[in-house]
Amino acid sequence: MNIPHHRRLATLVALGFSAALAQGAPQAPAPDSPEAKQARLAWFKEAKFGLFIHWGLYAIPAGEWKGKHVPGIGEWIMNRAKIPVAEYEQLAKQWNPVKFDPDAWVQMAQDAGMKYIVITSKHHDGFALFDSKVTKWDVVDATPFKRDILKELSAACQKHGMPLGFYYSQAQDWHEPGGAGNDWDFGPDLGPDGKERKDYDAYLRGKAEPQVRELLTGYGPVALIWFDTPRMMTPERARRFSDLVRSLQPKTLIDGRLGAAGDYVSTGDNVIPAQVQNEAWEVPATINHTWGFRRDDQDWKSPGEVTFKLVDIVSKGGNYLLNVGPTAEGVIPQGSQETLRTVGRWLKVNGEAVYGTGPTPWGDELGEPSAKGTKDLRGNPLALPHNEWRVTTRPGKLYFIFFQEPRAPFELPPMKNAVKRAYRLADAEPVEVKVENGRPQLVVARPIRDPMATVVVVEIEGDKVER
Ligand code: FHN
Repeated sequence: MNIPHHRRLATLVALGFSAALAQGAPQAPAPDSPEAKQARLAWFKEAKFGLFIHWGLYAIPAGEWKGKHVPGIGEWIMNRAKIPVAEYEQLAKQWNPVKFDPDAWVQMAQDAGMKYIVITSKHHDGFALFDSKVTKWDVVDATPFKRDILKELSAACQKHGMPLGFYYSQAQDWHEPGGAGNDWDFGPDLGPDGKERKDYDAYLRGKAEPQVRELLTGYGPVALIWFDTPRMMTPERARRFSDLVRSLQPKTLIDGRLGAAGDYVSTGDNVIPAQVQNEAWEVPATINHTWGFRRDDQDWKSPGEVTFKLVDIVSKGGNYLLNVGPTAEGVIPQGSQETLRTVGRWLKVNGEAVYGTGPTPWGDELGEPSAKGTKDLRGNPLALPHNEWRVTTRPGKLYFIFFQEPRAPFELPPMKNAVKRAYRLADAEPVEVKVENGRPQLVVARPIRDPMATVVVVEIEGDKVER
């Protein structure tokens, strides 16, 4: 029987837990301890590829307000067009996504080879996609649809064994006078003296914290909370959120944008680091140029681009959280589905080179620093990427993933380990290994078979590459 990995993991964790109790073993490590963090991260490090979903009222205007094109990311339309709260609230009356089918969404994520889902429970517009008792500004109380989207999605995720996490905009809330970000209805967050002008703590205590509590108590196991844009999040304020998460669901991960260190590092949007990172990390990324649906953005990344980015990220030790923006009807745009399903077909054959693998033991193949210490726009040293191949690892195995025809023969990077054998992952066809001047070379047949990427497994003596 094919038991999903995280279920196996959950069962093992559960078994281990009851065995520990039976033996009178010491209590579980404190939630803030490095051991507890590593245990929480186990499924995440295995998963590698997740589906981000930005869905909310902004899918209705879809990039246009009163007949005018509003540039920028779709979910920011309220801010970009300075739409007053009272006017934006009218959108809720039109929210009736009759095509919303949570099982189909989860199925699509599974077809894409994605191993977790993160959905916007409340984005910066303050609108909750769940039945919140804290406010009427939510999908059940304010819309004719009246269905708790998160309840239905979490039920579907549990049915399919898919971990579900919630994005929650803890700081920006353009609907609330005390929330950060809405300067067109409520004035700036900070006065000319740099001091806070709004009753931000009243908003945090009255809405954001109770809503995070609702998410962690009413929707089953929550894989992670994805906080974002931590404006004005002092360590004390961040601590109130992390205490809430740890006390209600100690296994729930906290992303890197709470305003204090979370369980893993979140990079900038669409920013893939140039080199291997040692801490657990994740790239949130768009599949076109927006997070929330925009009618005018159908510029989907190709399956080849997505596969390259996924493998690139995994070979540097990270996770790829790739976004879709469903329409106001509840449909994930066809073009994004097609890209994702094609990637999923590649992963079905080649997933062994991705899920649960370790990063490259080398790194020279990733690129090189540009000459003369040139910096990018963020001031980081500019790297010139090399995109021909990547490598991921398991004990005793190296997965060489070729995106282009490899040099013939392909000289393996330096290592002391002997090579036992090599074969193509897709069909187990052996690949000849020649040794020239003490360096093993792969004789990969041309042309490479898979236009997306061809994986050659190299089995070595010993668990790890010795250099
Ligand atoms: O402002 C948001 C944006 O709308 C989107 O949610 C992204 C996703 O990472 N986060 C913020 C910008 O970084």
